[in-house]
Amino acid sequence: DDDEDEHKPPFQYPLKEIASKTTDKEKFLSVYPCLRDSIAEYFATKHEMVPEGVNWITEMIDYSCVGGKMNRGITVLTVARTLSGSSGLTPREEARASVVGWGIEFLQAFFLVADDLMDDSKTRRGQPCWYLLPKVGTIAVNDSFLLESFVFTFLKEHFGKEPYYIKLVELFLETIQQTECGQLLDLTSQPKDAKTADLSRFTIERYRKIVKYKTAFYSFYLPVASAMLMSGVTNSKSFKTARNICCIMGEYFQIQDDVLDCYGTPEVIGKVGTDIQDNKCSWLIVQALDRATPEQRKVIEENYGKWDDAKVAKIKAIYNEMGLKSVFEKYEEDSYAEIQEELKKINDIPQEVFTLFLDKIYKRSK
Ligand code: DMA
Ligand code: MG
Ligand code: MG
Ligand code: MG
Repeated sequence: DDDEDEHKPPFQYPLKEIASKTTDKEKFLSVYPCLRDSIAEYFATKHEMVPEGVNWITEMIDYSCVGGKMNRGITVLTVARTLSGSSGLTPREEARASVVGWGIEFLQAFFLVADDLMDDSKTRRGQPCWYLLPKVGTIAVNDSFLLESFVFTFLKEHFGKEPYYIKLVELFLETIQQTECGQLLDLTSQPKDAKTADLSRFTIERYRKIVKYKTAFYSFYLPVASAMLMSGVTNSKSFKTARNICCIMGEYFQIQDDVLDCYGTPEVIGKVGTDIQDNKCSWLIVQALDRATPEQRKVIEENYGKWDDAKVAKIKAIYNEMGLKSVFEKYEEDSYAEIQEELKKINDIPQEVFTLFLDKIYKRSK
């Protein structure tokens, strides 16, 4: 149509390819190569980037943006499809929803590249963390900033002329700020310079605030709300409804992440846990302190938050004595039931918007 000619995208959407794929995951993936190349091309032309720098950017994107589950990104496409009802999405609409989805995957990469550096993590998605590559090191800080900037380039290039463009940009900006608040709470839950952990700071109230901000907004509300904006939803009540349910799902998701940090199989989750060593306000330590005898509390005080395998093993032994794995399994059942109850109350958004997402993460092992 006319609009298509007027707003020439920075690349041709791979419409034939997208139409030939059956699953949302395949459709989503088929948009990736041209999107990555369009950013490299944009830096070469718009910012006079030298070929070496263009190659750096391409390699950095490949290394840090793919290889995960891509649940967040694919959800934008799935939710947009759900909201389109019986009319469904055209290949072009599928491609555009996928671009927003990739925006969220890039935003996540921006956070993870920095998160791994700050958390002293070793592996991510089954490979060394980006900052650990000898040629990268603290250059990863700038790479993290670059990944953030790419998100806004995608939004402007692809949606700059849409009536919802400002709303979309504000949603992304707000979500970034919320996530950074969460990371601040996460990273300062213990003073770095203290000899022993101040266990009184590991409360469930603080925990809930950390995870709502560091995880729920960007992982759940952002994919759902951006698909709602693209689908023409404008009433603020629906966004409030979505935000509420997404915060509940996000808390559940981060509790799973904390449990997997300790009990997950590194080959399956693609990363080696660091929460005990990092002195993190993890769901497991909050539960352990709730149940600890004075003796156990003393052992925790002396051993938590140290990069020392013997000390980490002592903490894990206490978790096992307390049966925290089964405490979690009970929580998981209860939380699933609670989310189902919340979903029953929703009447302004199709329930599948949330159930399709929930079914992907319920009882996940990675
Ligand atoms: C991650 O929390 C939060 C953000 C905003 C990246 P985390 O450090 O528990 O994540 P991971 O276990 O993946 O390092
Ligand atoms: Mg981390
Ligand atoms: Mg972290
Ligand atoms: Mg974690």
